[in-house]
Amino acid sequence: MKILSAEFVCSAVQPSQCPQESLPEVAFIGRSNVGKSSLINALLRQKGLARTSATPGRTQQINFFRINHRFLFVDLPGYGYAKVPQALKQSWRSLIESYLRGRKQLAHCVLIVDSRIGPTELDLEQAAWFQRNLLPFFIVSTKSDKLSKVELQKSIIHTQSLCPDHSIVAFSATRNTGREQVWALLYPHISMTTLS
Ligand SMILES: Nc1nc2c(ncn2[C@@H]2O[C@H](COP(=O)(O)OP(=O)(O)OP(=O)(O)O)[C@@H](O)[C@H]2O)c(=O)[nH]1
Ligand SMILES: [Mg+2]
Repeated sequence: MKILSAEFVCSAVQPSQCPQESLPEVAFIGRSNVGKSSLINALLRQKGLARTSATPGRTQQINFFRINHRFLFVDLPGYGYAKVPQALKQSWRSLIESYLRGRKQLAHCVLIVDSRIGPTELDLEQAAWFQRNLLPFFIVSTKSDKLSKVELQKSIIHTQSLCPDHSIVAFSATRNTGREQVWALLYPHISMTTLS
């Protein structure tokens, strides 16, 4: 995918603040600190478009980015970070769910897991939620640079055994590996100009 333009559109803390655009959207979801924002930056070859941090809970709003004037990437707050107060966790969860449930423009989801850990219970709950709500998704197993080749292979087999019906891409934002595979999976969902 040739990136001709990538721009921040807006942040939303409630569904009514989501942009009024009809371009197809791809949403990135996963645990806090798993590497969602880094994946977005790596895909777009941008350093700081989506803000990243070593401290979990960095992305606290839904952030929208417009790419090539043809589709949007949507960076969602992470789930599962123990240190986030329960009330805040619940408000992020309800924001995420109302976005995922109600967004007509949502064309595809990317569930990001840590390749060192594999899908956690929360990740599997999220996958089941997607299935129940008929939302298509694939899995990106990130931070693959932290594993040896053999460990990574085992991790992917393990992830595939837990999610047998979904594609899995091993990815590293630091080494930029897996980028083309992610684009290849996304391409069919963003190649239309608008959704009816
Ligand atoms: N080694 C390595 N580190 C990574 C990779 N992806 C992300 N990181 C690091 O992991 C930390 C979290 O990355 P983010 O992209 O901010 O994670 P996030 O999922 O957006 O986090 P929240 O917004 O807090 O939910 C940062 O310190 C990144 O530099 C990767 O592929 N390899
Ligand atoms: Mg983030």
